[in-house]
Amino acid sequence: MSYTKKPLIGIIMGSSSDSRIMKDAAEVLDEFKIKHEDQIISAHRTPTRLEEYAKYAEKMGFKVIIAGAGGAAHLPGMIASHTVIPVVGVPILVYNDKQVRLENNTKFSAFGGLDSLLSISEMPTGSPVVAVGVNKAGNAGIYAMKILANEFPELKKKLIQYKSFQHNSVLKESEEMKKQGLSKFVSKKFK
Ligand code: RP5
Repeated sequence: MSYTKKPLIGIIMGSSSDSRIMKDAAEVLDEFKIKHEDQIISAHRTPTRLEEYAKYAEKMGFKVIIAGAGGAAHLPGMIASHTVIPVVGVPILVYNDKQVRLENNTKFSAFGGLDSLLSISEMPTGSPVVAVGVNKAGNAGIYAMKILANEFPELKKKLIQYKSFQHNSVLKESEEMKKQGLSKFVSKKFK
C-alpha cells in the first residue's frame, strides 16, 4: 500500500466557506506527498450524505478523517459516530461571507470560534474526536501524518526531520536576536 498513490486520508468540511482554512491541512499533506481526498459534507444540510460518507470512507480504507466545521460544528462528531476511523476535528471560526452582511457586522462568529471548539471537543464519553486549535487545520494535517507514520517508517523519518528543522529555525532566530538586540530584531522582522 502506498500513501502517495491511494488516498488514506479524507478531508471533509461543512461548507465551501471552510475551504480557505482547511486548505492548510491539504498543504501539509501535499508537502509530504501524502495523497488525500477532499469533499464538502454538511452535517446539517446534507445529513444523509454524511452517513453515506462514513460508509464510503470505510470502503476506501481511509486511516484518518480530518473534519472541519464552524459554529454548531457537528460534522466531526457525527462522522465519528458512524465509523471507527479516527477523526481529527478542526474548529473553524465561521467566516460568514456567503450571507449578506449588515453594515458594521463584519464579525465572523458571535463566539470567536469557541462555539466550534466546544462543539467538537465536548463529545460524550465513549465517542471521542480529537480537536486541534481554532483554525489550526495545518496541525490536523501533521497529526494525521503522525497516525499514518505508525504504518509507514518513511513518514516517521520525515517527521523526525521536520522536528529538527523546527529546532534549527528557532536556533537561527535566537542567534539573530542575540546579535541584533531585541528592538532591532523586532523592527527588522515585523516591519
Ligand atoms: C458550518 O456552518 C460550516 O462548517 C461553516 O463553518 C458554517 C457556516 O457555513 P456557511 O453558511 O458559510 O455555508 O456548517
